[in-house]
Amino acid sequence: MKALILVDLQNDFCPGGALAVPEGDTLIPIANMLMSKFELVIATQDWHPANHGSFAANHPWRKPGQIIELNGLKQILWPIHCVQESFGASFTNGLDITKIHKIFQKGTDKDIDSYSGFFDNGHKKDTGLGEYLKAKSITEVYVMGLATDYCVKFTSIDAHNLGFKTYLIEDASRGVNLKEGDVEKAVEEMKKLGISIIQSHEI
Ligand code: VGL
Ligand code: ZN
Repeated sequence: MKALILVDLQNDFCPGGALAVPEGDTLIPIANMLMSKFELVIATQDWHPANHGSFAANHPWRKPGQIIELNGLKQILWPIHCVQESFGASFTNGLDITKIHKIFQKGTDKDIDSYSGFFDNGHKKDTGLGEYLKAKSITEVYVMGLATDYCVKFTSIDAHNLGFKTYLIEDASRGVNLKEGDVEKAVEEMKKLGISIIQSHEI
């Protein structure tokens, strides 16, 4: 059985949003098209409290893009984004949410960020997604969404490490590219680990 994981298709990651990923909105029709091809569709949602430690605004004098240590972990600071219940945290307009079977929210603990849909960045807490997929007899996981160099990458790597045959749908993902080449590097890293890189038309 195969599952599709839609990573963070939220307003704040689309043009006009607080942490806009270039062309993020162009993934919505692709997601809508792909969902009907899977037995199980999961969506992750970045879901931060307003006092989240990943927000530059919550640290005196800090700016987005700077790196700090947050409770012992290296943390890139971001603009305020995906605050729980806000418009920015909502799924992007036009996404057919009726086809999503279950939503996993992450980044809810102010003291630690969570790029992966499976675990926080310290691998301390589990969202339950891995067990959920195993209980549904899922063996193959297809990952798409935002952003390729952060949440898509870490979700894919955790899926792979949990033993799922993992596919990154490359053309159905877009990245932040904080540094030029970050997306390419992320795709290379995933490929090296044994994650299959595919395009949406191959599904
Ligand atoms: C993400 C940065 C901060 C993502 C989430 O969805 O890739 N990136 N929070
Ligand atoms: Zn976030």
